[in-house]
Amino acid sequence: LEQENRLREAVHRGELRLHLQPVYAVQEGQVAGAEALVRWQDPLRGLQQPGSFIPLAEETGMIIEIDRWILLESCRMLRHWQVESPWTAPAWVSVNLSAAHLDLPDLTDHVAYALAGTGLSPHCLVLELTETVMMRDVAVTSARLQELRDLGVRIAIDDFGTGYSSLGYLRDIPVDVLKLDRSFITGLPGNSRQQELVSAIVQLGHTLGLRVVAEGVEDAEELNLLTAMGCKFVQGYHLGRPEPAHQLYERLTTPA
Ligand code: G
Ligand code: G
Ligand code: MN
Ligand code: NA
Repeated sequence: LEQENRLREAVHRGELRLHLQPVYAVQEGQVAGAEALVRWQDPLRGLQQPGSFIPLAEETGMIIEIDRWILLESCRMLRHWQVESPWTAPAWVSVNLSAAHLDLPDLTDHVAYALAGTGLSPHCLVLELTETVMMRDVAVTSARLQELRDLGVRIAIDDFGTGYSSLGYLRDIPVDVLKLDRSFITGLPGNSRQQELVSAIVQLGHTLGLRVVAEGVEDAEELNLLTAMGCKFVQGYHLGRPEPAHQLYERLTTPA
């Protein structure tokens, strides 16, 4: 309970931090987008990773406030970047949404508010949901996501290929981006069967008109294989780790 109260206050005291991890366009070798990842600058314990507080936040419903803060901050950051340095600004920022957030009846209003309040164009915002969350109730999810897409916002399936997925939902749920889970990338160079599988998923995504992003790319060999497979977007420690948003901004806007 003490931890719960401290987390509750953290939001109001401004202890949350926006970190960004770059997504690279393989062909251009340039940053195409960025994923927003929350951190908690806990005055007692230092910088906390999401694993140490997101589960509690989900149990207590505080995740709604956290997601909302990250959403607003992400829109504000990218808009600022576009205004200050349009040539280096990523084309999109993607924000993770929890299951509880998808269930909010006024989710679409929140997103519209964040866009209107910051001036960010809707097509520069991607909302990430895991397939497990999307599949709980396909009819409800589809309706909710279509509302968001009508705003012009894009929808990504996060951790694609994990959980107990059924490819059938790709037919019914309106999505724009497929984020291939990093478990498919780990061990890729030494496993030809896995390479066939990943190559087939990339083709499938492209055939359906989706943008495919490979997550968890940790070395050049993995990157080379994904490039050969025609995968166009990559994210992972090999390309760039999550870092404070202003730090990524400084790094990309300051000439080497
Ligand atoms: O940031 P890390 O690199 O440790 O993220 C760990 C997990 O926490 C990931 O599954 C990620 O989706 C989740 N996560 C990170 N930031 C947010 C956020 O702002 N909102 C939600 N709901 N989940 C997040
Ligand atoms: O679950 P989601 O994809 O939203 O969260 C991304 C998580 O993956 C974050 O915790 C982020 O720090 C982590 N991550 C990003 N790139 C890599 C990578 O190359 N390797 C590993 N092991 N984790 C990564
Ligand atoms: Mn994600
Ligand atoms: Na993921």
